[in-house]
Amino acid sequence: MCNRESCILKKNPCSDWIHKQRGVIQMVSCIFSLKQEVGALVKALRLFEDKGINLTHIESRPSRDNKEEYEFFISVDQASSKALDEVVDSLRTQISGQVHELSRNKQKDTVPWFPNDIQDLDRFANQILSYGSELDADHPGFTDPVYRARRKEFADIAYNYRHGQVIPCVDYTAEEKATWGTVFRELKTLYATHACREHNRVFPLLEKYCGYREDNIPQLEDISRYLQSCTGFRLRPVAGLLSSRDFLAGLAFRVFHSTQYIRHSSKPMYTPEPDICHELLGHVPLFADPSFAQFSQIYLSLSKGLYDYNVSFLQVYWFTVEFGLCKEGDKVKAYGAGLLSSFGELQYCLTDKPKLLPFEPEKTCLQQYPITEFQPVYFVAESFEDAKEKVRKFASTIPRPFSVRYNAYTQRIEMLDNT
Ligand code: HBI
Ligand code: NLE
Ligand code: FE
Repeated sequence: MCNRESCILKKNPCSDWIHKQRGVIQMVSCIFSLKQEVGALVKALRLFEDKGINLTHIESRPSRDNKEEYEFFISVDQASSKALDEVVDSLRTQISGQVHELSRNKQKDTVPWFPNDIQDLDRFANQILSYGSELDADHPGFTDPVYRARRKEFADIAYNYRHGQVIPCVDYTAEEKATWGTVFRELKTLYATHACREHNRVFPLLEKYCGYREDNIPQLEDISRYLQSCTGFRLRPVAGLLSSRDFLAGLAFRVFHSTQYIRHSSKPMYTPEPDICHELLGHVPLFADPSFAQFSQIYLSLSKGLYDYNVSFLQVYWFTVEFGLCKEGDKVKAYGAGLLSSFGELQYCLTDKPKLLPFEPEKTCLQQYPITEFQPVYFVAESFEDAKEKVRKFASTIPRPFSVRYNAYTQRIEMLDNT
């Protein structure tokens, strides 16, 4: 069954191939505090033992609120989540008043697991939607054994990557370079008339400093270093489409999860999946722009709201960062990465075929969208700054149990209780 947020929420599972989730290990976690005394942890752990729960992770830290207490963070696998509910009740009544549940699936009264530390992003590696190294039957690469084997190589790089490592360089094949060449050439001719000012400002810098050329697929490590010097954004390789919340949680740390493989050579014009063309030509130029980088973080610093499956907010993300249009004088230009990486859709979006509506988060958030074909509807912002302000306002109306702030010095997310 499809596991995409929008489908889960609308209770409208779809069978679209890109939505199928594979190999995902669901985790449920909780944090509880204990008084510093001999045997306190044993007593708590006995409750887990009594219910036959196998812990997959345990971590401790001194409590920030109470010097006499320690906090323990534990995770159990999804199969034990029901039993965990009972343990949480017992913990609350018998041992500690301070128990906070976190989980990776939606349950009432819980806040889903989220990364607190930049290294926690290592846990996303295996959580790819649709396929990582495997492809589904209606993908153009499905019947192409060479493409499949190649995708496996890219997936292995991503699975083995750990935060802080240098991103391995890839020797792209002649066929891959040819696909890149086509996409690069076609897009570059369209950018002058179709791309927003900010994108056109950064693009020549990427040509100058990062090896953006028709005959060269740039390396992720070079771009990551360059972006860090512009806006503090860095890249990490990922095997495929991440769930929106994981993707957005990455952005909260100014980490952009980037695929490294390229689309199948038979369809250079458009692919529903993110690939290196989408990441490098669509997203990267705007992540190098300070104002836009901040824009992306509005979504992100709100990721705990998102983690609570606030789908309407994802809708707003989709129609801005991915498929946004904005006014420039009396013209309309594209700033969404999904447009700036597809020469088919970039051309189409400024014809009279799609419907253009003014960008208003309150309305935009209700708009459904297809993800495997050109968008029938786009939303036009007055300007970047205007879109940013509107999204900020809209975000502030979303209720969430706590707000979060990214501390760039410690590279940790700090929580501010709203209650
Ligand atoms: N995953 N690897 C990767 N790259 C993206 O650009 C990307 C993603 N997951 C979701 C996503 N983009 C967004 O379009 C939204 O669904 C949040
Ligand atoms: N449709 C885009 C492209 O062809 O580049 C990719 C979109 C990824 C969300
Ligand atoms: Fe994207």
